[in-house]
Amino acid sequence: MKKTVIPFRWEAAAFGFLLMLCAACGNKTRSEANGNDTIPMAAAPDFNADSAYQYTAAQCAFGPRVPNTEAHRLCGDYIAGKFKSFGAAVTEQKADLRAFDGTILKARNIIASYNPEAEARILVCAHWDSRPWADNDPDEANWEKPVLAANDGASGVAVMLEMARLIQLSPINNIGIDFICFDAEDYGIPQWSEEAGSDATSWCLGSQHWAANPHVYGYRARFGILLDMVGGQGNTFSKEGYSRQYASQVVELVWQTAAQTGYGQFFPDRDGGYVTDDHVPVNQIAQIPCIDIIPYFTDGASGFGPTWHTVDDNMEHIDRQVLEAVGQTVLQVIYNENE
Ligand code: AHN
Ligand code: ZN
Repeated sequence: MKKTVIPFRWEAAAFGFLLMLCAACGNKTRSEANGNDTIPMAAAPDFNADSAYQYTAAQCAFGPRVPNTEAHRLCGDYIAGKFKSFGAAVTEQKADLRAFDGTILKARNIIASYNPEAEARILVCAHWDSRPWADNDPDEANWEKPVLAANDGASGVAVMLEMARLIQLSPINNIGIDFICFDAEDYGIPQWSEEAGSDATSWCLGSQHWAANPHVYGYRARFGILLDMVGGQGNTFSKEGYSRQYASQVVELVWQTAAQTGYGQFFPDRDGGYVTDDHVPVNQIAQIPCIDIIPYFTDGASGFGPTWHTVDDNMEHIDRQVLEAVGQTVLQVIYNENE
């Protein structure tokens, strides 16, 4: 029987080795990822959607978390206590902030940090307050009633709490994570006011305050991700305008990670409109590139979905799969940064 000998070819082996090296270098530039490349995925823990759903319900159980109310105070204590129970270092930033109508809001930004001493950091944020007026409700009789804010408030904080629970179980060694719960986002001028739409700075008071006075002097982060209305039925997330303008690499990283993690249908490759939201002061004042993960509906009464600023923004319209799509995607992004 004749034996076939395959000669070992040094040139071919060297070429193959070079290819492997290039692939490895490619991993390091993944924040420049585009639709053609594949991001190598580090192991991330499994996001538990039932857990995030429970954290959403727990906040709603306090009632609407409108600034200067008892429900707001108690829910703030709940959120800070939960992050502490998950091993985070919690800092509270209290401020008296002046609303458009002159009301002084006793505001409270709640900041939960992992590896507070690490220089390389990622910021994840969401607002935790509820809007005092359901001014987009189809029924005018509801326009001065508060919003329960299951989606528009509780959902973002709930996703952050679930991520914090998992980070305590699977610590991240090489980077720091800061979860910031911004207060007084949703106290913007109501649609029924004479001044409706006249002043974008009436929104996002807590994030404006933090961006001008960060909890750590000279605070920096690689990038930020804002979660706003991340639990609503039927949500899909388009590439929001300011996010593209200020943090396009982060947009591409997150959308590509969603696709590779199996949540591409929630993150279509589509441009959304420009939204006045907490990421704007983070980009413009703190100068940290920050994207907004926020739903974009192309039909219906509101671009943010049918329950936006209505009395129907309650647990009945929260979808665990949406919480999971966002939570698992952002977790994957965070664990991938921990190189
Ligand atoms: C405006 O409608 C001006 N901004 C939407 C930001 C927002 C409100 N996010 C949640 N509630
Ligand atoms: Zn709102």
